[in-house]
Amino acid sequence: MTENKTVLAWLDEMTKMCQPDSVVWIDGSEQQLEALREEAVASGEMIKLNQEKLPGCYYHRTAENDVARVEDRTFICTPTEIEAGPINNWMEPKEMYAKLTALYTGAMKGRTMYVIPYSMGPVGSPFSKIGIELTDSIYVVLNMAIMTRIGKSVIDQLGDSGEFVKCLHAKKDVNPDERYIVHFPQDSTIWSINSAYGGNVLLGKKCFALRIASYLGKHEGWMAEHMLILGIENPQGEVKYICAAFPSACGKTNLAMLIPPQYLKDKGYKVWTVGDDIAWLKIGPDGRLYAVNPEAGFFGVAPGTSEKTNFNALESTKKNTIFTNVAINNEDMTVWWEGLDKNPPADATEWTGKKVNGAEYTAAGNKLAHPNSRFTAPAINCPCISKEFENPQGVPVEAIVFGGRRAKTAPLVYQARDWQHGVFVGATMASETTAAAAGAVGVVRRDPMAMKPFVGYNMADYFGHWLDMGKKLGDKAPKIFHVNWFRQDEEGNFMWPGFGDNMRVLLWILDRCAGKADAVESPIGYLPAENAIDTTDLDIDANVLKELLSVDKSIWLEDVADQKKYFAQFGDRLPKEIADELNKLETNLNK
Ligand code: GTP
Ligand code: SPV
Ligand code: MN
Repeated sequence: MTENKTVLAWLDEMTKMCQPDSVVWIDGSEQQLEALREEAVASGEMIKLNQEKLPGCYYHRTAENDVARVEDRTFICTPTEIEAGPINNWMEPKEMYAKLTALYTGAMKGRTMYVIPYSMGPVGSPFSKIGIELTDSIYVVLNMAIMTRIGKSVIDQLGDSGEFVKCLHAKKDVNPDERYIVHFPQDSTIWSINSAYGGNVLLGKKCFALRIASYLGKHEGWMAEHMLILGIENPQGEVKYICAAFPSACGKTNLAMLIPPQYLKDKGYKVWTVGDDIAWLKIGPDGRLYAVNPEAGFFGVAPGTSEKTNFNALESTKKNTIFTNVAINNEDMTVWWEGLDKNPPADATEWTGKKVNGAEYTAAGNKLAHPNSRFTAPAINCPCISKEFENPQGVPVEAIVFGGRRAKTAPLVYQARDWQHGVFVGATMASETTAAAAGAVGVVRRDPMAMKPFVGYNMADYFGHWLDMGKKLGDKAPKIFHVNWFRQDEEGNFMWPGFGDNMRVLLWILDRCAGKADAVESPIGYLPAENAIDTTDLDIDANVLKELLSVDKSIWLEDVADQKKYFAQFGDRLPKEIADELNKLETNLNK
């Protein structure tokens, strides 16, 4: 399919190492993909779902030990350890290549190696970058076909350039003890082995579009962020764009596709989705910040997705979608997960493959779908996909929003005083862990800019890059905010209704950007003034709202102590501006 010498030499080297029986180029044609689907169904790798109710939809079940990203087995292999920084796993590149070469040698014997040329971002856009993934998994090919732009047009775009990210994935025997997700930023290379799940193997996603891209962005003057991108259209027809960074399974897909409360719909407000997980941000010709979604699909969390909570996501999954680790309703070969509705199927196959009575099984406290079960759906299926989705220039960003799951500390919303303070707000983000990564769930951990698992270089330098971008943007910089949809009362109930009602907070944010809404100063930044958040038709107690917008100084001082400890690990590499903001916060709280 190509005569590109760099591509062919690399392919030759990888083929000699992995020793597949055959090598197949993925040209992106529907005919080839359909043949692969049939092959995967024949081998049992995928199950065909009800083609009348769910046309083009398939089901896949992963190994029980392989259901989430594995952060402790993810490495950033820069030449020196300090380049990777204290929060990434690191190994010397030569040593890692040698270790992995031993694992990859002969790993594809008896298997086919698929060669997937793919573009992150619309093919040919000034934002876009090309990758080639070699994999021995049809599931990976079919997911990449949804999540990225693949095939001949991409290899034509690459021409004879050597500028592409070299991605190698071997499923091998899915042994968790020999599972490695490894990045060599200086070589634009990603090697993944012994997994067949999501972010570990769809190498265009977290590995390339965040870890490698954040490294490239630092050196080329742009940013790769774990952010959704949404447009809000007002009754006058003007659309303003917001980017928001929340940690994994903390509500990006939901916010990106939100349906406004009825009274706002009646007024003519609309929400348009540009992206639900990753944003590439660049300064445009007019000096403003522009965002592109490098992906072409949604790899979304299934549990909790329902007609009520996220109608648009659910709609997106009704055709040409791959479901991973949800439950099957055997009666009509459709899918089910916790939170879809209140009727678990009687004749169900739960996510590990056991046939159970769904009602009894769930009543006994078991889950039919894995908490990190997902759907892979084409973005074009989304009823509210933005018409700017394919715009090669991206969309101008009005506001950047940070957020996480905090049962106590963080109020519903506050605004940073300026860009530098905003970077500090992002840098001090913390959130309760979720099922999106292997390990304990519900433990508060610091997750700067929701990038803790995804930054491809030293986090302290990453803070520095954010500060530099602010200097370049000057007074054209987006305003920065922090939100928390997950504050809990004494009984552990969420105090804020969330989902569609989050629109009320977004409108305050946009009004602040336009210099309209009222705010009051607080030790942590600007809080909405009383009555500044529109609560029309919302059944919320005035005291609850007051509590949601309150700042408990003693809890915040505890957090400051934790922030200090966290920042200490970066030593004198931590930008002075961050240390200054920390001092300012502490002084404000002690006033
Ligand atoms: P990744 O794909 O892992 O990056 O996750 P994400 O950030 O896109 O999270 P997603 O939107 O899939 O939401 C994860 C979980 O949070 C789902 O179970 C949602 O139902 C729940 N959730 C999302 N928004 C809200 C909200 O406003 N309030 C509450 N209480 N839960 C929410
Ligand atoms: C996340 O964990 O943030 C995801 C899912 O979006 S994965 O692609 O597995 O990283
Ligand atoms: Mn994500």
